[in-house]
Amino acid sequence: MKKLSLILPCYNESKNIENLLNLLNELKKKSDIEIIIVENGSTDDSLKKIKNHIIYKNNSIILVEIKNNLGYGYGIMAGVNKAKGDYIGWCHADLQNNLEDVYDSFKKNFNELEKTNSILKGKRISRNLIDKLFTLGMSICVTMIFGHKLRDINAQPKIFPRNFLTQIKEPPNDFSLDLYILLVAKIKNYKIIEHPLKIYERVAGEAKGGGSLLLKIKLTLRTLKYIFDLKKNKKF
Ligand SMILES: Nc1nc2c(ncn2[C@@H]2O[C@H](COP(=O)(O)OP(=O)(O)O)[C@@H](O)[C@H]2O)c(=O)[nH]1
Ligand SMILES: [Mg+2]
Repeated sequence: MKKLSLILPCYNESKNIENLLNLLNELKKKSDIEIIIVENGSTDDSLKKIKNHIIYKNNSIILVEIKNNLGYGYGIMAGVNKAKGDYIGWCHADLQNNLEDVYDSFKKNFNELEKTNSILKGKRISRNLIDKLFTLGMSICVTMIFGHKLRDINAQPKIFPRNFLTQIKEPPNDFSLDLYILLVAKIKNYKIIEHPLKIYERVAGEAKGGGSLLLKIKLTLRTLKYIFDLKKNKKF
């Protein structure tokens, strides 16, 4: 099997770091995975915790340090640029996905990824109705505006073959990165493979993306602005 570089972007995840590193230590035992943690300019003590962590010290988990936060997408792309794997992907570091499941999704779809030009994304199962409605609303907007059918845009992970990197020209620095990747895939005729993955409640730390209703509305408005800018500038 070819090697997967898995990027975990962390921003103010101090309360999750210990658990995350323990889980990554298990995942790291698989020979065909490279793990890259992006410490994305957190203002809490995440970086200190990562550096002090015995597991980090004893194992070759790659740490990418961003001094000042410039956004989710910026941090992930810094990790992507360090990745050496045949396949490159990312997944949120908030432990809302089971990382073993994420790795399994790659293994299970590996043959399909090898056979066709395709990228792999998660499809969140067991979510509450409000979250599902926001996701559905966004999918409908994107599908109507760009004419490409996209579902559950922000579901983790996103995994693609190294050759897809040449298609990533102007990635956004913010949360729109997940949408951007899917749009590029559609335009360039990559098949989007969806793998159902159970999503868990956050056990520690605070959601910054679309955690509360207010954050969901703000994220939706920001994403819509991004979509209209893309459309206006004829990017897609
Ligand atoms: N808000 C934010 N999150 C980031 C950034 N970089 C990485 N992340 C991570 O992206 C994930 C965002 O998920 P979360 O805050 O739970 O929002 P939600 O799952 O969309 O409700 C977390 O794992 C963060 O640690 C960043 O610059 N801003
Ligand atoms: Mg989350």
